[in-house]
Amino acid sequence: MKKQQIILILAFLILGTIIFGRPADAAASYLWSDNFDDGKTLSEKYQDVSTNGMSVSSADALSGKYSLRQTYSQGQVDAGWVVRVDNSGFPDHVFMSWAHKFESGFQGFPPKMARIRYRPRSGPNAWQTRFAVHTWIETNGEVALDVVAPDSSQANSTGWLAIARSGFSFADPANIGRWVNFEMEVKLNTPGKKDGLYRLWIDNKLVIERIGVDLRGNTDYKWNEAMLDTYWNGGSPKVQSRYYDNFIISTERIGSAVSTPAKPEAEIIPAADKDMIEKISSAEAGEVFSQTKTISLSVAAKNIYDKIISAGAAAISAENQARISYFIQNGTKTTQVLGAGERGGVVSSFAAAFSRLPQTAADWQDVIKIGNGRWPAQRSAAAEAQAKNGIFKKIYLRNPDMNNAKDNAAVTVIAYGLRPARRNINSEKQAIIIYKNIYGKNPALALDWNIVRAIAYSGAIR
Ligand SMILES: [Ca+2]
Repeated sequence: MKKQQIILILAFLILGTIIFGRPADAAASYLWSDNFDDGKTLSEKYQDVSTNGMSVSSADALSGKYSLRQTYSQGQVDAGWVVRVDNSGFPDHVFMSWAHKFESGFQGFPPKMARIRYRPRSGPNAWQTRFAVHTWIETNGEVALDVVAPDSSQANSTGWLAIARSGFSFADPANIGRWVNFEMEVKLNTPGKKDGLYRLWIDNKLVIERIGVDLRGNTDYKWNEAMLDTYWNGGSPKVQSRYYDNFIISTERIGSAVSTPAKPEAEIIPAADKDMIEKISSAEAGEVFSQTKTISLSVAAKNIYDKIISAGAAAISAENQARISYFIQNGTKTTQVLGAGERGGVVSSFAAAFSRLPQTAADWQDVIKIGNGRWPAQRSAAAEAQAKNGIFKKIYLRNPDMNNAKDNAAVTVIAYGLRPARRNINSEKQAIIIYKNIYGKNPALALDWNIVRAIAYSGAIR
């Protein structure tokens, strides 16, 4: 494939996802979606509202400019809520997600957060809860699903099922002052059978799963309330706020493009002496550059090599082919830890940034720097502009602040593919999910993987 073709395809992929990218609230499976940015009042959208400290606010937002804010006064117990009510009944199997943030410095743990419930809202049994799955916060800060189901054959004498704890805690300071994504799944049982279930994901990670559940006993009640609520048994210790955004109810798994790693591993650029980096990378570049004779590659290395050559190059010289082969198969002292696949990836990242495979000793020095999480000496205005103006904004829904170290790291990683000092496979897995949510496809090209790394390691947030 010709260089120009690749650039065109890349440009199309990036442009295409910006123009045709599916907005988060347009999925066909959504029964309800509210980002609080439509200018409508809460009473226009929710059948049951209490604004006891609750309002649509521009003080913070995950999407757009607005979110739902609960500001507690000191000692406040009774607080705001919004409920989507459907008295004809929601489907028996639903997913409900919301993003939530306790502001920085938030103190204490208000027990209530969200619930899915059935209560008749009129008639002789009005307001009696027949079943409810609550996402609540325990007194120690841990998030739990607490389920009341008086018709269930599995309920205790007061009508509750055994509490299900998540292991995720707001006692961890890393979870305060940031948006956290929650998604509940509830499937009602067939009347008379124990075949219901409930699950909870936090930041796209499954943290609670109960299957074989009886929620409605022999009844065929459907659930009718989807609620965000902020009641605080015990009362708030001070004036403070919490926020909700991106409230979605769906018949399919929603997933999330909103989570950020709890503890970003921002070691994209490991601390090391600058002169030492120059000296080592120069020596290693010299070593690679001196390899001009064709070597026979292992099967695995040959596959990696073939991919790079077929993706990358207008014809390159036999010497340059030999250097690439050598680097993939043998590496250098500082790039051995990467493995052959990642070394191939580093060559691809270089090619994506500079629209050519490495040719000179200076190119190889930059390849080695990228592999070590360092800025390359050469710069690509096109790659940086694309990272700053297009890609960063698509991921983080704002412009990067290049004076902010995390934003700067994100842009640099997107533009050049800098490798982290230490890989964190869990962060990368999460980042791949986020990537798929944003782009609607699996990462494939070098640039895609640069984006995944930026999400996983830069620490930049929306
Ligand atoms: Ca919003």
